[in-house]
Amino acid sequence: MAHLLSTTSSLNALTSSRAYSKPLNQRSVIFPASFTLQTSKFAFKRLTLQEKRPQRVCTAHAATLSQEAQSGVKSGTHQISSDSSKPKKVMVIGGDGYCGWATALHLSDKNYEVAIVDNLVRRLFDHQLGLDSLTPIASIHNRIRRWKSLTGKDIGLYIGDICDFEFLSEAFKSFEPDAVVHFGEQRSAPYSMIDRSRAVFTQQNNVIGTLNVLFAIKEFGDECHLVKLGTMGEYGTPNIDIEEGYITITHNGRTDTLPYPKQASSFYHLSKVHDSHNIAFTCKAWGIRATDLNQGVVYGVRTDETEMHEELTNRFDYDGVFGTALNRFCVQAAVGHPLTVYGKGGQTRGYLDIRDTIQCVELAIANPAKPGEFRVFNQFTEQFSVKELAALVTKAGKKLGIDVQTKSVPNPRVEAEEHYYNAKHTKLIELGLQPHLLSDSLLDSLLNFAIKYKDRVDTKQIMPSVSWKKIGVKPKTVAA
Ligand code: NAD
Ligand code: USQ
Repeated sequence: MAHLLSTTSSLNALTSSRAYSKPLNQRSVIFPASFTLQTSKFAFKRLTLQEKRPQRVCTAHAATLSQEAQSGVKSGTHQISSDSSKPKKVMVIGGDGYCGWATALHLSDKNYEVAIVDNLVRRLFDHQLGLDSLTPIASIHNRIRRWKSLTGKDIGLYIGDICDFEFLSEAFKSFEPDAVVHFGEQRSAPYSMIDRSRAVFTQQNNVIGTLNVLFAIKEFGDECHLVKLGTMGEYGTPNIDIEEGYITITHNGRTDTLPYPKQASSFYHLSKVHDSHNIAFTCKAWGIRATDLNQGVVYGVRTDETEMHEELTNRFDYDGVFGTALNRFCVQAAVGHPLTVYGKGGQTRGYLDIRDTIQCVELAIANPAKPGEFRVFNQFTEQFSVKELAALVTKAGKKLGIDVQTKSVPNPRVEAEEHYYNAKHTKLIELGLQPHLLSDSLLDSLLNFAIKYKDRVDTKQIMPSVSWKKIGVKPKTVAA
């Protein structure tokens, strides 16, 4: 296991309240060509606020939409109709991240009017921990400029922290979203288990950010549909079937349908549980319409839109903190590192292709929850144990002439390594999801993708470096 070192610099960013805003400080305000200062209330306000919050960089674009967009929204695999003549405006919070970037491009391609809200903290985590995406990724500004030059479509950009309610309110009032897709959280379980400050940061960032989104919807757009990314890990691994959000229980002769029990196993996963409770409560209390997408582990990287240009390439994490199982295994195979199966390897989870993430989000937006409804969809397409994934990658490696080895690594987490797992996932299929299942050809292409970038791999970042049991108060960094 890699040695854990303390560094003051990496900590500065987490010990003060929203201290990561420091490295993100940017005093400039970027105005796109179409931005008119005199006529934009938001621009005026932003300038006056800039003194107080210099880290905020906002760009606002007026989207020009085609005839097709006015008449409805078409999807590649299914027809999604829009009930109004106006194209829907979708705010994608966390739109610079792995799932968010792919989703923002896809929705823009489908003629939704899209604005990204992101504080770029994910890029900062990499700097703090000495990590990097397998793929080189362009800045968010260059990504958006490239998309515009290729498609003629604008994506709005609000750079700021959703835990800053003033910033979030301005973004809401300026953009007036019909739907908000909320990906904007600290999403790594190991990151949340590095030390006390990361545990606190994760729960503050995620729970307060989501609470602010709920208040913003209540105040500035009570018709707005919240599509929130939850996680299958909220349920844990119970010894009974996992239902989609709710379970009907008969107890002492009385029957009720109740939220499915939650047994999360990291401070990150626990933040998602609390988010779900806050959302459910506000649906009841304020009539908010919300869909909680309990997503499984995502794999893959290419989507039709990110493939259009190298500047649109998505991030791909393979390190022991942010990398997820299958993506990590493909990179490990590509560089000749033994596959890191933790413990017995019977840990079973739901998985899905990133192309299905964007499809599911599109389906949720096109078929919104009713006012006051708290919908829960389990968003994954197949279940695998880590041992099974390792075997699939070994087989795919053999076809490409790579001798893939597997190594059982002492499990850095506290989790069941052999357990029952059967989670329902029919609601998105009923809405029209057409899954991309993990076929041999898909694994070949993922493996080839990893091989293409293998010279960028820092093999020191592969082994897990965060222990669930050794978490303490003392600040740590995983950088070697
Ligand atoms: P990511 O870290 O790549 O992206 C998250 C984005 O949100 C980043 O760009 C980050 O800068 C931004 N962000 C974080 N906190 C913010 C804040 N306070 N204000 C503004 N922006 C903020 O993560 P991802 O893999 O794209 O995951 C997106 C969502 O999907 C997360 O909520 C995660 O819990 C969920 N999810 C992800 C996976 C997966 O396998 N990647 C699986 C299930 C669920
Ligand atoms: N695992 C290994 N070897 C590895 C990496 C992981 O055996 O090299 C095991 C883990 O111990 C775990 C399983 O694989 O049992 C999944 O781990 P992961 O790192 O792929 O995924 P996880 O930590 O659960 O988190 C990821 C995302 C998170 C999302 C979650 C969905 O980072 O944002 O919420 O997947 S779920 O797992 O369904 O909760």
